[in-house]
Amino acid sequence: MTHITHKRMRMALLSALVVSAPAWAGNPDASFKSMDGNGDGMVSSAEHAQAVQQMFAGMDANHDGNVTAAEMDARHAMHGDKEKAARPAGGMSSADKIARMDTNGDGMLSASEHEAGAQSMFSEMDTDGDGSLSRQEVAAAHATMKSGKTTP
Ligand SMILES: [Ca+2]
Ligand SMILES: [Ca+2]
Ligand SMILES: [Ca+2]
Repeated sequence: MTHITHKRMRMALLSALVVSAPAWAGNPDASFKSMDGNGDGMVSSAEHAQAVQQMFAGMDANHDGNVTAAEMDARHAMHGDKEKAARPAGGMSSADKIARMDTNGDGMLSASEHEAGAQSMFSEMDTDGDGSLSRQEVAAAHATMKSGKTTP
């Protein structure tokens, strides 16, 4: 029971971050390249953190340090992804996604809440635990998210 709940939460977290992260959406290879700042074929935690910060800044339209569901929706709409904004992957609305990571429960996502969620996602994706994401790790995580299943 606890195990299943944990898996569900992990999936929800992955979906939440991926949907809120245009960098990881769509083509995993292109997103990998965009995050691999130094082009060494691995995304380090520092490169990941930087991309996450840029992502947050991109969503925080009024620059108050918090991302609201409306700001997240607007970001999706800006990307021309109206379908995703209306019916996001995993059936989660922006408000749902925020709720998953909103640890202080104020209905908004602060930079630190977003960063903490992204760090969890990084460690989940770093299956060999070497502190960097390889192309294979990203591809595997992407496949998992697409299928909506976690590995047993
Ligand atoms: Ca790199
Ligand atoms: Ca919050
Ligand atoms: Ca790794």
